[in-house]
Amino acid sequence: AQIAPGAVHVPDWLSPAEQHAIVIACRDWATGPVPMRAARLPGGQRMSVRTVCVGWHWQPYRYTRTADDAGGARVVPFPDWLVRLGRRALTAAYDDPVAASRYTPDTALINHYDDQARMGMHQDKDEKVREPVVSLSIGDACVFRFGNTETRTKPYTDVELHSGDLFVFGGPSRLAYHGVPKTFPGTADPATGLKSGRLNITMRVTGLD
Ligand code: MD5
Ligand code: FE
Repeated sequence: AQIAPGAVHVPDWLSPAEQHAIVIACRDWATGPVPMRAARLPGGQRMSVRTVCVGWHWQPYRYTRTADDAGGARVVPFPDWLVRLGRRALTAAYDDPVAASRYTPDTALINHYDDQARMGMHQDKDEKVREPVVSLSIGDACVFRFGNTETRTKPYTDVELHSGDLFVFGGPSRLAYHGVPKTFPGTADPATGLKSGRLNITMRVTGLD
């Protein structure tokens, strides 16, 4: 369903087997050279979600190749299977096979939400180019708040995201404010292999080299 121009929600897009494979990959990354951590904001507070990155390391509000806020190790390369999954995601969301075939995400941010974690309303503008963002949800359901490009307040649309859902943000929606005001603890199917909470994978094109 199109929520706004360029913002497309595809419920139940990932199969249970794909979700399980992604959970295993995320667990490997989370315990790899740059472990999953709660990023620290410039003001000193920690984010309530915990994040691990592939391709580029993100910290508020920049991308680096090495994790200078988390031990200095180099982040793991962006895997080809994730590029292919990103292209399939664009194919599912938009009727533009040429754009889908050219889509080449070079970073993914993996956020884990425990039962208390929230994501305040924000724009994603640390990338230098405005290619679409592909978002995959696994585990507990949540309320995703999709806002407007002008303010972090109303008008916004609340959408429930469930395990396996795809959301693509492109075109005029790429710079919309958005956030996660709540999750629904205990709603996940244990078959994904995720023990608790919610996992969100976002693929992006940084425009960096
Ligand atoms: C999440 N993650 O569910 C959300 C969903 C983040 C983040 O917000 O920055 O990691 S991804 C939603 C998103 C990404 C880029 C643009 C827009 C939404 N948008 O224009 O609405 O953990
Ligand atoms: Fe975001």
